[in-house]
Amino acid sequence: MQGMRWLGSIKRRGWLSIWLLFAVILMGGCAGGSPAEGEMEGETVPDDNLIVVGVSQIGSESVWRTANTASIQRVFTKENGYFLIFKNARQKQENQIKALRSFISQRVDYIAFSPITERGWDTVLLEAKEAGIPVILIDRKVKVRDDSLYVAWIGPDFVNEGRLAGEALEECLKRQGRQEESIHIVVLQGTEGSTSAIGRSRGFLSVAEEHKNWNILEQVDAEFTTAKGQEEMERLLRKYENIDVLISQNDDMTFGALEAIRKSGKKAGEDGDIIVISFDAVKNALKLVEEGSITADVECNPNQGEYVAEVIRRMENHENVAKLNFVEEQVFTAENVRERLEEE
Ligand code: GZL
Repeated sequence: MQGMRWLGSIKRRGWLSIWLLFAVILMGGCAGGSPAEGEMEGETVPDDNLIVVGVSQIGSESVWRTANTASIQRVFTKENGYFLIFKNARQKQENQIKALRSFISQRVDYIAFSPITERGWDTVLLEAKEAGIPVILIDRKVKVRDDSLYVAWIGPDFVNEGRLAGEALEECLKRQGRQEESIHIVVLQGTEGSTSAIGRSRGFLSVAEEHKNWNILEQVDAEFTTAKGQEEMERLLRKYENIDVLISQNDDMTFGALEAIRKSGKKAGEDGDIIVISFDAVKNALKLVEEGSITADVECNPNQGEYVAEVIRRMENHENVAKLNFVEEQVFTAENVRERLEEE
């Protein structure tokens, strides 16, 4: 396989250089038009010594996603030996599939992407495999019939994140002496069908089902965005007058939900009306943990670019690559948040 890949790589590089030279001439011929968005991020034909990496990112839906993108663009530079073709799918699976097909036609050396949802990738990943282009999954997973369609996945343990959120709620209710009280919970979930939403829900529910006095009133898809988080929390507050806990599957939705809670006249926090547990642990959310509006924030490490580069380095050196590569993360509460804020 590796021999074929090298042969394929020479063919791909040759083809790629011809394709890109043609593209540059064509663009130059169009009165010097600027490169199409994402098509040719680099201004020159890649030097044959550069490793060409096509990256399809979900979008820019959250602070976390922006940090995740930054970790990729920080690593895949020419100085580090890469030619990066980066495409933002703007939250649409069809844009990711188009991007992957574009990378295949440009015969890149590697494809890396964060699949917005788990299903619908078998065909395009088979096309990449048949083109001899290794695929690396970032952050979220795919559900495919043949796991050989990707070489590695890098991301968090979402189910454990959900369990950690449940345990943080257990500890909070214990501090409040409410272990036996009937507790009413609403959940703002992330994008339906995404690994992060599926895993966090599964993990939290595995703890919730141990507590017969925990009553989940409603779980709703708020798409990982602030606007949708606020809209859905306003609706939930109108519908239920007895909400005790909000589980919000990312900080962006939490920011919107906190605004909805404020506008309703209720107080978020352990010393208020609604306990709030969040995910991602972005800086502005950690400030709210310190202030008390958020009781616990489960970190989801966005810095995955280095992990992708390590997988590529190992493949270039014909070393073994682990199929699943987990990033480090922890839970932040009032007890430990100051230390992290001082690092930032
Ligand atoms: C988590 C990632 C999620 C974040 C959100 O790994 O998939 O997507 O929690 C982001 O902020 O939108």
